[in-house]
Amino acid sequence: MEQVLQQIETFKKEIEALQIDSAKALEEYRIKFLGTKGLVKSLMGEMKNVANEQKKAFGQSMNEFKQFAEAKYEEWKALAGDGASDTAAKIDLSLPGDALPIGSRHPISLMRNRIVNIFQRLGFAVAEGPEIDDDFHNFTALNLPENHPARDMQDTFYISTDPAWLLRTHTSNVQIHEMQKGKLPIRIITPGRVYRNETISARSHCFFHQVEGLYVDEKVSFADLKQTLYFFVQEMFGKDVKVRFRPSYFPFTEPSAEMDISCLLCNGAGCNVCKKTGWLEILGCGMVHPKVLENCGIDSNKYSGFAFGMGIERPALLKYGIKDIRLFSENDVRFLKQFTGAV
Ligand code: 2U9
Repeated sequence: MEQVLQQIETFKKEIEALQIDSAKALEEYRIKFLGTKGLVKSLMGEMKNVANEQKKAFGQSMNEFKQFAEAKYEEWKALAGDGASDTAAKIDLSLPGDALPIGSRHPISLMRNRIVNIFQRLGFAVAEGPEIDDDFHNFTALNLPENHPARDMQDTFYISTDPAWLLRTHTSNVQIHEMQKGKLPIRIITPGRVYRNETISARSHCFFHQVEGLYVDEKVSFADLKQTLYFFVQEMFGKDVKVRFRPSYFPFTEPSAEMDISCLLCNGAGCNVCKKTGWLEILGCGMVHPKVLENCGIDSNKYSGFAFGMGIERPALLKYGIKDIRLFSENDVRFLKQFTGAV
């Protein structure tokens, strides 16, 4: 009995001196003292060797030691954090966290936002509309009645179950919806995706993106159109860029024009990108055809308007030096992540 009590005192001192600083050390302690084959259990086993009149005192000392060893275990467990589970004890809260990969804006979105932002500063509001629309809003209202040859200019995807519906070939359908609302004046830009049945190649795709603009009010003139687009070019490409308008034809505008800017790569000297002309074609425009106004219930004697349309892919290819339009829709992260932080 004396011997066992002495052993208990030695173990107590050993426990007092212990420095438990990891989940592993705590578990080792538990196994050594409190486990099924641990010291507490084996000391308890000594009871059978103790004389009957000493059993009570021995039992008391053993219980005291057991409680002491258990209390120490609980104390260290609490210090180690959430139940001293293995993972909790292994987490070093002072380590810097893993950085989450930051996504990036798509180059088409970046270019669209730049274009939209410039027109917003001139008082244009963004309007959006359906990508699936009816023949009237995509063609007829825009002065392209059935069998009109200009419809061939835009190979159209019709909805197979009901060919009265189609994938819009331009965002002009949004302008038609806005004009039908009858609230004037209208000053809107319509960014969006459009669809054309074209063979996919490095230069063209069966869907692409446009920004179109429309301004309808009393006394809107071609001079307003030129000044608006000139401001846009200066803000977009810089003050040194030159502009020229060439007469053109669109069924929905009269007169119609195409606008070129001096080549951004050779400054007008002539290079491969501008096909040695020194000019880059960037948009089409014109005065809204009176028939288009009338088709939407607007009095063309009182109101006039200008409209313009441009693709987003082409300027994005130019700005970011991209050689293949298909990269925009392949969603290859190696391509997309190159635009992290771009504006
Ligand atoms: C309404 C009336 C007129 C929008 C216009 C163009 C000229 C034009 C092309 C540019 C490149 C399409 O993406 S592209 O292939 N667009 O040249 N768009 S005028 O005229 C409108 C729009 C709406 C009610």
